Amino acid sequence: MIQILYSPTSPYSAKVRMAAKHAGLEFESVMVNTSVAPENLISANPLGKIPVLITVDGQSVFDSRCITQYINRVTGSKLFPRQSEKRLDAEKLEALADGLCDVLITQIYERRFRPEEKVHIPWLEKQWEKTERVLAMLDETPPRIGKRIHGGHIALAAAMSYLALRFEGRWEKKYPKLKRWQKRFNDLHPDLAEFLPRAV
Ligand SMILES: N[C@@H](CCC(=O)N[C@@H](CS)C(=O)NCC(=O)O)C(=O)O
Repeated sequence: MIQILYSPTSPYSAKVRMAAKHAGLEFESVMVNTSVAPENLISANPLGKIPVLITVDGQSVFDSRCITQYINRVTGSKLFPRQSEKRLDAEKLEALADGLCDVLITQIYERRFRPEEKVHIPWLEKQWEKTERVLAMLDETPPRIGKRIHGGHIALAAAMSYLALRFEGRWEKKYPKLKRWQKRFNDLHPDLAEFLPRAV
């Protein structure tokens, strides 16, 4: 069976596991701890990053956007619209959501991996400005959401859950439409909730 190497807190892992579930692709989740660079991860991805999807014939697929495209192909376009403009909108939303995860994770790693006296506050402030710009843009016109969703919606739901998990209290009041969007996604798609980022 297809395997997905993941960690429960990782938003990109959440995205691809939700995407696979939504597209009806069966998979086995294999939890890994990136900080100890386990052999099964390193042999699949020399970058030592998750998620990685391992196909039934043992090929490894990364990074997460490569995985969502793979899922879309093997499921006959169950994840992205076929129509060109709609597809571009969905892919752009996924890129924006992933970019949001990138700037959020940079902030977490700055504090986690540097000694306290070496944490560079201007760098953190710059990343938070990026965060705010993305949130303001999305809050102004949140993507339409219904029962029918695509990879872009799923990516945004994963990013919003990671934001809620790691940056609680810093965004919810300022971006109420986005907060409502997150709730609506969760209400409409409870089958995907088990994959959302969570603390362990
Ligand atoms: N662009 C990559 C980002 C993946 C990524 O940064 N994953 C984090 C976990 S959320 C990771 O593996 N970090 C461990 C490391 O960088 O060593 C993707 O979309 O898959």
